Amino acid sequence: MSDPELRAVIHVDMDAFYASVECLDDPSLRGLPLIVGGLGPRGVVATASYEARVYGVHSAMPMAQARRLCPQARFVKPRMTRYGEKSAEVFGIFRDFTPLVEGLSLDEAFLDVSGSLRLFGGHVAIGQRIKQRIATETGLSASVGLAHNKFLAKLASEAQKPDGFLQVPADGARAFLDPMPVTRLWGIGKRTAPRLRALGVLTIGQLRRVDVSVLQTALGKRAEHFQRLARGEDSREVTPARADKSISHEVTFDANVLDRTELLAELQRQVEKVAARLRAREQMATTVVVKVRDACFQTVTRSRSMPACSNSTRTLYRLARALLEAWREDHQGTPVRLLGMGVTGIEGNAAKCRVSDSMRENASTNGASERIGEQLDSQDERGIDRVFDRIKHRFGSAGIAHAQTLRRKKD
Ligand code: DCP
Ligand code: MG
Repeated sequence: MSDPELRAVIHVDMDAFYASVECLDDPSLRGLPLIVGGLGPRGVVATASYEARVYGVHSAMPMAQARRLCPQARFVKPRMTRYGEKSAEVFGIFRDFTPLVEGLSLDEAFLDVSGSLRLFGGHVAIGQRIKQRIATETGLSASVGLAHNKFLAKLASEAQKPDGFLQVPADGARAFLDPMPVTRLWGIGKRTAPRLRALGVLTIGQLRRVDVSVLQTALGKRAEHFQRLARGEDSREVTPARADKSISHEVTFDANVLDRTELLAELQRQVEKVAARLRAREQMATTVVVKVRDACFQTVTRSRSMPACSNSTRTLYRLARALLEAWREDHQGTPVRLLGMGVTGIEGNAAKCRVSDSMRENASTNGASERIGEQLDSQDERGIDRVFDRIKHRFGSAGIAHAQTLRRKKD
């Protein structure tokens, strides 16, 4: 969307993200001051629940200081894999509304919904539906800001945190911005704020009205840029980040493993994770990679491509298992130190990428990979995956496992 005035931008930022995920998984933490971060002597606070923020605890604070400020809080260390899973769920919801999603971190993104307005009934309706779906489908709360550009949308989502929802209309931008302190402008911080204060410029409204030549004495060449922001103008586009080129999982065993059943169980677990991540992002992959490091630190990576892309656990597992079995054939009696699997050739749009019947018919039957590829993603497999994802979604990773993975000795 090239005309900035016609753009519709939504900024979503999850509330106390890591802490909220911890409360979701352990409801006994709800309503309590909760601090997530490094628990060692040099630990730093990653985030704090809003109940802990009342005591002055915030992100990036030394944990020792947080303990002094709020000794009664519950303290937990971060579980990044889990936050990644919840983030993928949230981003999956965003992509139901627009392909133009620019992720800024695990819990924050800009969405350009200019092209989706008709389909979903307008800007506000989309924002409300996103917020509602995040709440019902992930059990987490988000703050949502709507405006015609990124700068205003981000300030709008911050303005009513937590659980906020604010639209800043184009003709309401000045009234919204004018009373804010200048430090709310990106790029005005500890060094520039005192210089502005010396000029009597404390608020965004004052910065907007002051003569540009005066402003230049404090801000130099950037004076005009900041006055544009102060007027609520920002022409930057929402630019979707390039999709990950690969997704993978690997594990180094506590003790080297020779047992085939145990290796396959670990492989199945890894495929489940990788496939679920693809599905959460509505992506598919064309190539499966298996990595094996033996007890002598020899590392082998083997890959095979399919005639069409897939995100089915069963399809990806079949291919990964074939690769692992081929390695075992060549390395008989060699214990495995590290096992990993991953996918590459990731395609964004699952619907477009899904193998069609005609593709299946056209798939060559030469070679093992293509024979496997021929049976890509039957209706049944997609159904099983959907049920699997739903159960995992409701009960977490412990809620469901393929029988195969239960054979792992590690567990
Ligand atoms: N984070 C971190 N270290 C920081 C800041 C953040 O590890 N210095 C992590 C923990 C947060 C997550 O990133 O949960 C998202 O950061 P936010 O700034 O969005 O903070 P929260 O989501 O925790 O709270 P808010 O409700 O203010 O958005
Ligand atoms: Mg946040």
